[in-house]
Amino acid sequence: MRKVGIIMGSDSDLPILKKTAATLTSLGIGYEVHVYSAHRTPAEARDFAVSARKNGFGVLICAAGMAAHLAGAIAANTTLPVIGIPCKSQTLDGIDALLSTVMMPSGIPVATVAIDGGVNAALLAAQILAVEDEGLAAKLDEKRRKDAAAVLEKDRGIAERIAE
Ligand code: RP5
Repeated sequence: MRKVGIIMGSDSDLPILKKTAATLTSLGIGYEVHVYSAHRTPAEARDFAVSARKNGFGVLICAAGMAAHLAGAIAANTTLPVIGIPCKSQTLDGIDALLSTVMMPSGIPVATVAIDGGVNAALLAAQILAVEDEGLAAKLDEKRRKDAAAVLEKDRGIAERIAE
């Protein structure tokens, strides 16, 4: 199976990407992680993207905050699918990064998940890889069954809890 690239604009984004990495690991998906910034290390970010396909990656996940150009800059240099995670900032609560990541002009797509959506980025990457991998698709089905069972377990106890 191809691996997932996790790139963050700063190590201050790490808490969000820990969730991404844990979710990938729980599904048996390998990953490689880097700190590359579209602004501070543009050459390294470009070089990584240009060589990602031949280096065995299948999907790239890019997390950045503020004027978040990382996902778009990576996507400009590869035709691998790129998933953007807008990270919350102190000043604008992540709206800045959300708009910077999601509003890509026609021609260079970035699949954007929710602000700080580290888990969904991993799940979307898994679903992309699962298009050609029945075993991985079965693992995703099983996870959804478990998640649904956990919700229904809460449903059974909610009438008592609301009266506490
Ligand atoms: C972005 O700027 C990073 O992705 C991070 O979310 C934000 C702040 O970076 P630091 O100043 O914490 O390094 O490039």
